[in-house]
Amino acid sequence: MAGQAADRLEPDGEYGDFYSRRGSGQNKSADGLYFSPLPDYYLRPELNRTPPLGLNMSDRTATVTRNTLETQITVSVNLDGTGQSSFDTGIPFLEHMLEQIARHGLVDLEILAKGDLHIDDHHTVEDIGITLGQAFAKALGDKKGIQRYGHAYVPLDEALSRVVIDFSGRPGIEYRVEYPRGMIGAFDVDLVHEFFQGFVNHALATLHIDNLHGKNAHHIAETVFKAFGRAIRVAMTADPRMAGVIPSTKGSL
Ligand SMILES: [Mn+2]
Repeated sequence: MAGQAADRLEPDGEYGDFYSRRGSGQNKSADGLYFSPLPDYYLRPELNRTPPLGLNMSDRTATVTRNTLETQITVSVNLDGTGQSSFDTGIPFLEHMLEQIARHGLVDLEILAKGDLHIDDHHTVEDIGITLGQAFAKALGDKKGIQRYGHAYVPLDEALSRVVIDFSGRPGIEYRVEYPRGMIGAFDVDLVHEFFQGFVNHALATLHIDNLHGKNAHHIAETVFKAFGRAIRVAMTADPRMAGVIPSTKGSL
């Protein structure tokens, strides 16, 4: 598939050499097996930053600051990053989960949050979800040329979750996750839903999250965040056949 795309589009410049090796057998591993059939832009995030196919996706970054009486939050994102992250939120388990989004979404993510943690984590987690959603909406812009839909199944030992996202322009969440206990360390599992509700309300995305099975609450939560990262990575990625096109028959998202 990727070979066909290379033949048709004939990109030149920095990655021309990379593309020209396609079909020459040099993309075989030592044991003669082909590497993954995924398109290059899944495997080589740097291809997203340097638009090899004429896509204008070179600056999908945003910084959003949101201050209320309950929380003061600044989120910076680079949707075409390499998975680097830095957090200062006062909620270690949430940071462990946000790191999964960055790593598996190949999004660079920096989040500073001061919240009313003396009450509980609720406002801070929800408002980080809101601010992250705002930053994604800003960085995605008019969504020209993106895949729009993405989904992923991610296991972690006995746990398996599926996340499906549509950057539809319409907020919505279907969340079917049961936890065997109410707390993961000091973290209330109810807040996972609050985080994603805040995200979809402001990223204007439709999100379906299902835990298919799992026994360990930490594993269950982690599969949800990892699958979310993988799903957004696919949905935000450039589709070379959709270059310059808003992926909707309505003409806007
Ligand atoms: Mn973990």
